[in-house]
Amino acid sequence: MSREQGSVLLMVLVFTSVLFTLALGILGRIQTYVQDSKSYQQKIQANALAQCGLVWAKLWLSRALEKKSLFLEHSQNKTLGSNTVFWSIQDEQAKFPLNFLIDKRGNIAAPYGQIFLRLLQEQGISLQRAQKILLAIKDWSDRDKLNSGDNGFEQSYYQNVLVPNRPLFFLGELRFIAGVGKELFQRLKKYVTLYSNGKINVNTASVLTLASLITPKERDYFKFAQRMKAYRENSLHLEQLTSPLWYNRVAGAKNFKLYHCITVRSHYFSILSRAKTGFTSYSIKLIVKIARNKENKIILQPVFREIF
Ligand SMILES: [Ca+2]
Repeated sequence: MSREQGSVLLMVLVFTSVLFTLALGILGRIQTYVQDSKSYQQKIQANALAQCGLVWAKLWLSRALEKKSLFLEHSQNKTLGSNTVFWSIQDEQAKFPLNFLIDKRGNIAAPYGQIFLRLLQEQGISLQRAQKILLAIKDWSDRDKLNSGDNGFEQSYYQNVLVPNRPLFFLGELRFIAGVGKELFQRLKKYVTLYSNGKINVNTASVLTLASLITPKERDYFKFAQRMKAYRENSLHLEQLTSPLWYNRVAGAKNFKLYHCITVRSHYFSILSRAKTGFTSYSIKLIVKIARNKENKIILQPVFREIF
């Protein structure tokens, strides 16, 4: 090979390797672009599916309400090719209404204070700590800045937390309140709500919530709560469940009463709609209040919405 031929070959080799590097770079960019657009497409699809799930759930709830059904907690799961949609309806009034603890004058309201202390004790919390938490919620929520108890739990108690002196706005506020903390909040959050008309639904409340509603707290009261759950799950008792006093028919009822703030008709529900497309998921949580419009038709008023 001549010297000239050698240098031409070298130039061709250099040129080819530059072209190859450029081509690899362009290919990489195209792949990233394709992945980005695919991921964007999946996000749009997941969003649309979650919105469909929400409409579907609201339709189901409206129809069940029009039929005056007592059983409004429901869930459905649908797979469409590689996509899935899941929605569920939960009764917010199955839970304890936290913002009814303090009345408009800033006092602990009866019987909510007693029920809440019981609810905390059912979680294994000592009466002393439960009373501290109750006073701390009072100082957190009432308008005044006057400490309750020996030292109280107004602003002077906290270092890095601002006491709002108004009813709870987010459930997550609870974990910052004196005596609660992250661990108890995680256990407590499924038993408490901010969305309620103050009544607790005995057809949907958990055994633990039912137990906190039973008075007096005497021997076998927890077993009575378990018997209540078994009673309402028996299809033979379906007709009885239209009155909150059905618990009087449960074995052992002569020894117990329930606090009067009970119902069998709820007005607040949370709807969760979750869609998955590929590796992307999109969830919408909506809390609705049941109301009636001018034509006296049932409407679902949104009171809280969260996307995650
Ligand atoms: Ca206060």
